[in-house]
Amino acid sequence: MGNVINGETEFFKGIGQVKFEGTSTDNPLAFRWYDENRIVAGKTLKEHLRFAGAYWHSFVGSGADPFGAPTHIFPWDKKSDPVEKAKDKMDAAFEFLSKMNLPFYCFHDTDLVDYGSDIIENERRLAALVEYARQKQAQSGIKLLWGTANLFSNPRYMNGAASNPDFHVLAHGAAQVKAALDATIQLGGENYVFWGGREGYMSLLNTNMKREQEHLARFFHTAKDYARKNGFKGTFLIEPKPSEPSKHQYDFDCGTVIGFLTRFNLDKDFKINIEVNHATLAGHTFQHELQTAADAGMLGSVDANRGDYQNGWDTDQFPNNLNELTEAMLIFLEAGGLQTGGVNFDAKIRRNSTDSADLFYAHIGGMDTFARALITADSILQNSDYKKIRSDRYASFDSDKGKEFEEGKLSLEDLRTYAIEKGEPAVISGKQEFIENMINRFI
Ligand code: XUL
Ligand code: CO
Repeated sequence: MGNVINGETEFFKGIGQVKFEGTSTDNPLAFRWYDENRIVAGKTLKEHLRFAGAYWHSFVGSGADPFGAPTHIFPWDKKSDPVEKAKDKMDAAFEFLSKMNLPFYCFHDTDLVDYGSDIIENERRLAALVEYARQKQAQSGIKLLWGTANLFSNPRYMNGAASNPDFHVLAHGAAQVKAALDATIQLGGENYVFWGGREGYMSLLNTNMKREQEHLARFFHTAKDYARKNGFKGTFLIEPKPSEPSKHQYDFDCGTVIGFLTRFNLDKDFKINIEVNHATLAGHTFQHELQTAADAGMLGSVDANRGDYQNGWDTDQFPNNLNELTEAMLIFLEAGGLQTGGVNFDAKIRRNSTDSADLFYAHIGGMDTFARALITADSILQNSDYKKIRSDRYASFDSDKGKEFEEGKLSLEDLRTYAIEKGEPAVISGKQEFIENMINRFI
C-alpha cells in the first residue's frame, strides 16, 4: 500500500504532476511536445488527440506471459474483498490518469472488478464500482472514452460469445454486455467497443461460418437496440484484428468490417476502432487502415501501440515511430480527425519494466510522439506541395472527357475512341522518393 497524502493513499510515490516543459528540458518525466493547449489546425492538441489510458494494461496487466509468473506486483491488488480491492485499483488508476493529464480512460467490465460465475453478483460488483467511478470522474474531470465487455477470457467463451455454437453461452455474453452497456451509459461513456477476439474459429471443419456471422450481426443489433432505448447517444465501435486468440477472427480488418456492417445494416450506428498492431498483423499499415475507415466515413477511434518488426504477434508496445505516425497523422488530419473517439493507449510496458516510473515514461513517450507527429503532419499539409502532388496526379479527371467518365457519361466505345484519338499516353512519375524525402525534411 502506498503513502497517505491529503487523506488519500498515493500509489505512484515520488512522481508528481507531469507537465509540458518543451524540447529543451532534460526532465524525463515532462512532456517535450505535448502542450495540451497548443493550437494545431484550428484545435488544441488535447481536443485533437483525446488521449485515454487503458485500464487493462496499466492497472491489471501483471507482466505474466505463457512462460512466467507476474513481474508487476501492484500495491492496489492486496485486499481479499473484490469490491474493496477494486476501489484501491480505481484510486491508483485515477491518480495515474490525473498525474499524466490523460483526459479519458477505457475499461472492460472485468478490469474494473473481478467477476465470478454468478451474473447477479457480478452486476452488483460492477454497480458498486460504477458508483465509485462516477465520484472519481466528477472530482477529476476525467471522462470515459469507451467501455466494453470482456467476452474472451472466461473459459465459457472458448468457442466465442456472440458467435458461439451454443446459444446458452451467447446468452451469458449478452448478460455481460447488458451490464457493461449500463455502466458505460451511467458513466457518460462516449463510445462502446466490441472487440471479438474469439468471434471467429479455430477450425472450419467444425464451424458453420455463415450462421455464426449472422448470430454476430443479430447480437450487435440486439445490443444496439438496448443501448439506444436506454439513452446511449454515443458511437458503437468494432475493433478489427485478423487472429489471436482465434485462428481466424471475423472482424479481420477494416475492409472486412465495413463489408460486414453494410451487409447487416449496422453502418449507421457503428464505426471502427483501429489498433496499430492489429493493422500490421493483418498485413497492412496503420495508415492503410486509417485511410480505409476514413474513406467509408467510419474512422471512429484509435488504439495506439506498435508491433515488433521481428515478431508475428500482438506485442502492444508503446508508440515511438515518428515517421510512421507522421504519415498516419496526415491521413488523420485530412479526414477531419476523430469525432467521438480518441487515442487510447492499448499498450503495455514490458515484462521487465518494473519501476513505477516506467508506466509514466511509456505514456509520456507515446503522447509526445503523437503530438510531434500531428504538429509535423499539419506543417506538411500547410507548407509543402504534398497535397498538390497527389491532386495533380488525378488532374486528367478534372475536366473534359476524364470528368465525363467520372460522371458516368462515357460508354466503353467512347473510351476506345478517345484512346485512338490521343495515341500512347505519356510516362508520368509517381514521385514517391521525392515525397518521402519531403516528409523527413519536415520531421
Ligand atoms: C486485444 C485488444 C483489446 C481490445 C478491447 O488485442 O486490443 O484489448 O482493445 O477488448
Ligand atoms: Co485494442
